Amino acid sequence: MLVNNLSLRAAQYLELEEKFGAHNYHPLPVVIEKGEGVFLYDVDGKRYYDFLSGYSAVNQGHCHPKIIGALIEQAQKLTLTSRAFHSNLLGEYAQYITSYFGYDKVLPMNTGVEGGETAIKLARRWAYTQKGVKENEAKIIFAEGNFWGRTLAAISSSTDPSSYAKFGPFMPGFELVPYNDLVALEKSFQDKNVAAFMVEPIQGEAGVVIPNDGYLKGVRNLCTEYNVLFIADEIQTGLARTGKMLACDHENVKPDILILGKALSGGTMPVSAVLCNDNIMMNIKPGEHGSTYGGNPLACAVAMVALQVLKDEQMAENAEAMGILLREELAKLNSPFIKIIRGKGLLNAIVIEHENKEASWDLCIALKDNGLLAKPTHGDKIRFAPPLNITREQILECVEIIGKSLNTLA
Ligand code: IF1
Repeated sequence: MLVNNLSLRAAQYLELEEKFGAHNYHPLPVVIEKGEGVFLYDVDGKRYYDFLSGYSAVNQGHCHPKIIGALIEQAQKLTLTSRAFHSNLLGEYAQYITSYFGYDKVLPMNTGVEGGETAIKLARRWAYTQKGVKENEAKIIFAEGNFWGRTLAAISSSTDPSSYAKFGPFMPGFELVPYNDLVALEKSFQDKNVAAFMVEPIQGEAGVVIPNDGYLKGVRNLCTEYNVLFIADEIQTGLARTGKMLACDHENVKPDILILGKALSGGTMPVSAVLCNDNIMMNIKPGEHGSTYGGNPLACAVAMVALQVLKDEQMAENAEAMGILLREELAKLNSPFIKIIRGKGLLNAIVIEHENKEASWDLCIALKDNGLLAKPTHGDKIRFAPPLNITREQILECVEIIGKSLNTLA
């Protein structure tokens, strides 16, 4: 028996969530029970292609055997010491990840937004102790359309009312400039109190907004010229998602502070990291920042394997090739309902054009019924971001599913 096109079993799970869980999301009507590689399986055993990848937290594919193996092995040994004591894994992990990305130090945190908060605290502390900004006067510049999480600081920089409305008052010292606008950015740098510019190399939540070629180079040059820290939020764009290990690599620019999260654990647990050199990192002294789980041995063990798998399985190269194939094949559909196809690597989005403003949602329902899971962002955009180990044959099958589903909008 189907209720709202859901089996009774699935409907019962939704009922529990509805009754006992906060209503802070509006998920697609599907109840997932299992994940393996590029596939998700619902409680009735139906298989779906995952075209969201946990918002790019599952770049390596669901339940990657090597990552799960590391998780299980470490979980049976030691999961948490807190930072009150040393563990045998934190030093090894810190050496591994700093060498992997080319920075002096790492400050390990858990969620992405904690990484953002940490980066901002590091920038403010650097401004007061190294740049000579008067205490409590430091400014952080953000780009309009940014998204870096849900904390009060994160929403203080947001331009999306669904993120900030009715949660004020907001964090002082945050200013905004248009994204992809170097003239506006340079103007904002005339203020000597500016400590940093924090920016996503590609804006994910805004609907995969890609800046002009040269924008990141321009940001790098302006930050160097005006002694402003360039903070790259690569939580969604990093870790091979856009066809390079970091999205900044497309322009060969090196941020002063790099923030990673999401796929740093291959979708197993919250692991984030802030990387920078000693002149920035060493201004925070013992006891001045941290978290209960930051740098826990389980996270260290999982993150090292999650990073190694990206390289061993050449996931950046595959993301680059499969992204080009996906965009080419989507274009061949010549659908009257696709206004724009855009993306880099396997971070893509289509913009839907249809008189029915629910068309994006309706399309995602049709995609679900046809075995592919994706979700609209900001109304008319649908993100297409499968795990990075998807194959050519699977991309072609998914484009067939997308074409078939688009026909239901006619
Ligand atoms: C939700 C969005 C994506 C991020 C970037 C930091 C964070 C995120 C570039 C914070 C998190 C998540 C949050 C999640 C859905 C998802 C999302 F739709 F919210 F905006 F991906 F685009 N920087 N993004 O994308 O990381 O603290 O969540 O670990 O809140 O619904 P987090």
